[in-house]
Amino acid sequence: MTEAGRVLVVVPTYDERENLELVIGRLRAANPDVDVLVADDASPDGTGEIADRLAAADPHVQVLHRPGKQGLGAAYLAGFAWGLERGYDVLVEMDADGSHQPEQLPRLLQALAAGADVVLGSRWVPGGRVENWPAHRKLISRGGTTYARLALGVGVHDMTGGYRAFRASALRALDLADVASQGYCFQIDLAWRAVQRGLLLVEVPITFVERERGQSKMGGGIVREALTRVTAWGVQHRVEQLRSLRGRAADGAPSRQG
Ligand SMILES: Nc1nc2c(ncn2[C@@H]2O[C@H](COP(=O)(O)OP(=O)(O)O)[C@@H](O)[C@H]2O)c(=O)[nH]1
Ligand SMILES: [Mg+2]
Repeated sequence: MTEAGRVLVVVPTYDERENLELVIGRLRAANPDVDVLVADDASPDGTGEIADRLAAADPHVQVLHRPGKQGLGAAYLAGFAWGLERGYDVLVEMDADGSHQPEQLPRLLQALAAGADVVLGSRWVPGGRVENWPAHRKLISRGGTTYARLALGVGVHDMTGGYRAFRASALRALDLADVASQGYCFQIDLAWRAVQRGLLLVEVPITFVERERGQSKMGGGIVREALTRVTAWGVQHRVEQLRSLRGRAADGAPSRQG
C-alpha cells in the first residue's frame, strides 16, 4: 500500500528480452509497495518466459500473456481491466525499455495523492527532459503534441507520453470499452477523454532516456493513425462547439413576434 492506495504498474512488452529484468528490478527496488503486471504480446524473443521467471520469484510481479502483437493500446486496455477487476486504486503506465525512470514513480504517485485524477509524466514542461533522442524523434513528439493541442484546444504539454498514473475511478470514467486507438495514439486518446470528462490532469516533469538495448516499435503507421484520429476528433470538437454556440445564440435571441 502506498500513500495513493494499492498501485499496479502495467508494463507492456514486445521483444524486450534485454530490458525487462533490469527495469522490473529497478521498479521493485525503488517502489517496494507496488505490484507489477507485465502485459506481453507473445514476444518471439522469449520476453514472456523471462516475465514468468520474474513472477515466480516475486509475488508482487504477475504476467498477462496475450495471443499476439495487437499494439500498445490493446495491451494497456487488457492490463487495466485486469487491475480494475482486482480492486487496485491506482493504475500506472510504464515502458519496459528503461525510458521511464522507475525511481521517478513516487513523484507521479505524490501528485495523485495530492488530488489529481490523472498524472502525466511530461517531457515538455520545465524540469522535464529527453536524453539520447535523435532530432527526428523529438520533432515527432513535440510536433504531435503541438498538433493535438491546437486541434483539440487542450493545454497539456505532453500528450503522447507513456509514463502515467490514473486513479481507478478516473479510468472507469473514461469508458475504455470503446477506445479503438492502437498505437501511441492511445495516449492522446486517453488524455483527450480525461479532459473532456472534466478530470483533473496534472503534468509532472520526467526524464525520458532513450533505450540502450533492443529496438523501438515506433513506425510510420503509428504516426499516421495518430494524425488521422486527432484530426477527426478536432473537427468533431469544433463542430460541437459551433452547435452549442448556435444553440445558445438561438435561446438568447429576442423573439420577433413579440
Ligand atoms: N504488449 C505490447 N507492447 C508493446 C507493443 N508495441 C510497443 N510495446 C511496448 O511499449 C513500450 C514502448 O515501446 P517503444 O518501442 O520503446 O516505443 P518508443 O519509446 O516510442 O520508441 C515498450 O515497453 C514496448 O515493448 C505491442 O504491440 N504490444
Ligand atoms: Mg522506448
